[in-house]
Amino acid sequence: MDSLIDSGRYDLRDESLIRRCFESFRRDGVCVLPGFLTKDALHALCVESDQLAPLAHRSSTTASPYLAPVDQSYPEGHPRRTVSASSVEVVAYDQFPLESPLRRLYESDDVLEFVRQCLGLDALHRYADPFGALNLAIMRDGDRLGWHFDMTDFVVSIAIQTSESGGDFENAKQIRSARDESYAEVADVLNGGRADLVRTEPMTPGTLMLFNGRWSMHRVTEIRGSRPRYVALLAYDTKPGTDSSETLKLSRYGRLPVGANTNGIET
Ligand SMILES: O=C(O)CCC(=O)C(=O)O
Repeated sequence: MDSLIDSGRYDLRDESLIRRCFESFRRDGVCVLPGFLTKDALHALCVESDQLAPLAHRSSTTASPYLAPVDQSYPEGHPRRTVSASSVEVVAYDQFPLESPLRRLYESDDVLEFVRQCLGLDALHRYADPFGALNLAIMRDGDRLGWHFDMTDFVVSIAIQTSESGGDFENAKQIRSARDESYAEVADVLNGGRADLVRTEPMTPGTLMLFNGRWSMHRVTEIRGSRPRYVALLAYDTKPGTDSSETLKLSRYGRLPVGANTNGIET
């Protein structure tokens, strides 16, 4: 791992680093570690991403910020009735060669243990999803991810390449909580207001970000230019054996694992 992670800057066993990450994640729902990768590792990941990109599956969706269909029981203009479009291409875990540097990073027990401690968890496991455990997300000219909340408590991402312009990760940090949906503020942000509630996370190439998207509404602004935006998404869960549904696999990857149950029953 030493050859991929800038260990001079980030010693994964350094307790004060782990404490700072934990505090940042607990306070802000986000922890950004710029320059996590060495320059050589970043170069290798860019080369690998260029090679894998043609294998990606493209999908386009239209959904509310709650990643659900619109709920007509709410009044017009309500966030539950607001939709936005998203489009992205994804390379799935099973498409990464065994010698892939990104796969090596994801499968590293040192990285797993570092993430676990930064999140303050008793246990952390890699996803059992043969597609979703590790993704390379590719966004090209005109692509965007609309404002949304995640269904999970955390995601780990690594910025590999930025687009020429656009492609900003905008974050309405902890705009809602378990007690309060804050619909008025969410509506204001969806309508382009309340700039004071929105910040751009500095996802410079080589950055590792731990992010809680359940309470923070976020989006990726429209990509402009011919250079694709590359981000790696590393999936973990507190429970072992977590997999995604067949519906999600079909929409995000356009296929199911070989031998999967294909009678439409989700497992
Ligand atoms: O591409 C990114 O930086 C963020 C991805 C994201 O928000 C998502 O997949 O839900």
